[in-house]
Amino acid sequence: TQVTTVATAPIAGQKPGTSGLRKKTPVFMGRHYLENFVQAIFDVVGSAGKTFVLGGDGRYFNDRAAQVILRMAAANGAARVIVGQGAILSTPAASHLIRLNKTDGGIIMSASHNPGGPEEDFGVKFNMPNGGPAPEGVTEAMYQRTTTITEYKVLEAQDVDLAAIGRHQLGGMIVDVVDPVADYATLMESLFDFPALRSMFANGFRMRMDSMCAVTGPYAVEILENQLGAAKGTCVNATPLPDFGGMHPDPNPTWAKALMDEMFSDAAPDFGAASDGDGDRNMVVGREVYVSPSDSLAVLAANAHLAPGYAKGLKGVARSMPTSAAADRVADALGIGKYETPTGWKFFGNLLDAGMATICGEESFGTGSDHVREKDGLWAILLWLNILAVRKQSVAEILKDHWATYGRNYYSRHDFEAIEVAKADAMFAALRGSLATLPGRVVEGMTITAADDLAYTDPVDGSVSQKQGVRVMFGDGSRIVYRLSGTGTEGATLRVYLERYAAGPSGLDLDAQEALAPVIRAAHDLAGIAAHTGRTAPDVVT
Ligand code: VG1
Ligand code: CO
Repeated sequence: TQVTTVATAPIAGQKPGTSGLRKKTPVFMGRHYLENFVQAIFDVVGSAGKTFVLGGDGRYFNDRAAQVILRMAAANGAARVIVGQGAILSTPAASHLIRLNKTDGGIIMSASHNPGGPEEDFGVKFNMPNGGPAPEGVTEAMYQRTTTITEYKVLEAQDVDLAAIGRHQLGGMIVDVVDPVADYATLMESLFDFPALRSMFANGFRMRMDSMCAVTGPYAVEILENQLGAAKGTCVNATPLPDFGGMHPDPNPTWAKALMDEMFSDAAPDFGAASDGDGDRNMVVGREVYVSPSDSLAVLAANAHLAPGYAKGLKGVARSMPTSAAADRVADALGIGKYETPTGWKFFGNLLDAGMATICGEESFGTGSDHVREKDGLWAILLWLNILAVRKQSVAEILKDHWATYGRNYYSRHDFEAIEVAKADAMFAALRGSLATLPGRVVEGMTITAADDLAYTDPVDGSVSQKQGVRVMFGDGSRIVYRLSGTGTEGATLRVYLERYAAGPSGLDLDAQEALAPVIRAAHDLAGIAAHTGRTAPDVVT
């Protein structure tokens, strides 16, 4: 085994977005593309004598990329890499392994909820020793490094047998191949009342878990079917496939349509759930009732104490800015801290590390807690199950009860995909330019009270992140937020987040799109969406 230093040159565009570097798979497979970025990671975080975790969501190129990363880690002097068997690790399981083994961080190969395959998407991101996504300062340094890179190091060696659990040697580096599920399952058992869940399933509780042919399949089968006794076949699409079986592994009503159809049919089980490509997202559905992610966060925060891991109560609740304020109402009622961060899990890390927040969530089907430093799909599903087991009510009853107590934040997100970048930029430039003139204006009978582009100052380290989303606030508590996606690989995706509060007791069970109709019209009007982009209707509604 010999270390080769390969001459290379900067490749444009290696700038990590909301969650790591994501590109079309052929781009990632291009000459030096993966290598340049991985070398930039090692150059920034340091590699000599260090231990890292490595795994991915099993998408196309995951296996080969893992071998390249291992050879580069060895060549760069790393002491040890802990790899999930078959180079598989869900994102939350990777976060847990980083923390459990007190490693120096980890590399996760995933483009998460983006489709996978030879012509679809691939991605790489670095997580810090706390288990969480690298903060902006670090990803920016990696990007800067990619713009000046002249060489990378790689070991000349054969592939490591990643199918074989146990210790392997790669040059001077140890490669420990571990069961991707075992430690994660133990962590879940430490947080939730597994005996209570076992009796619930034994007493006939039925659920459907749709892993969308992505990474959570083996985790869900082991935990739900093998350990908790859910009926065989509860988990569907449970074998991770390189192209996710052609599915778009984004757990929302549009892409998890089969699950939605089943949950709204006569044969609906008591509870339905789905997760995304890398296992950090979740969608939960009751019988004939869809739970919006913002409501899910609020319900979980209000009921978390019913699970053993949270019996002492929560320190605080954090949500991303576009997420509805439903969780804030719970935090106020509990008398605990509430925090609003920019979009992306990396912003929760400091709050969790500092013990300021226990539960965090995003409107994009992400919820998690301080048990790891990523959002965690199965964790959210298990917490819901624990709550259902204790309260012995249906999802619909729990939601109704929640709204009766706190009022309801009607909420929806409208996505306009694959817009020409120049048009999207022009729309935002005009919108930003109009912000100062908006307060006082009346649209759809609602008075605008404030309008800005979120600038976030991290309460722990004081770092500032600018331009994190345009928000327009109304006197009646309604709100519109506009953002451009930072995870897409084609054109621009406009996300419009819509919210309206109903205090109750009447008017709590309207259809969300109907309740939001004036806010939706105002959103189109204020930003001139049709004029700028030619779009009059969204591609995906969640
Ligand atoms: C989206 C979501 C954001 C989430 C991110 C990563 O980002 O809006 O809330 O944290 O995806 O999720 P954007 O920039 O496209 O809006 V995952 O499950 O793809 O890692
Ligand atoms: Co994900």
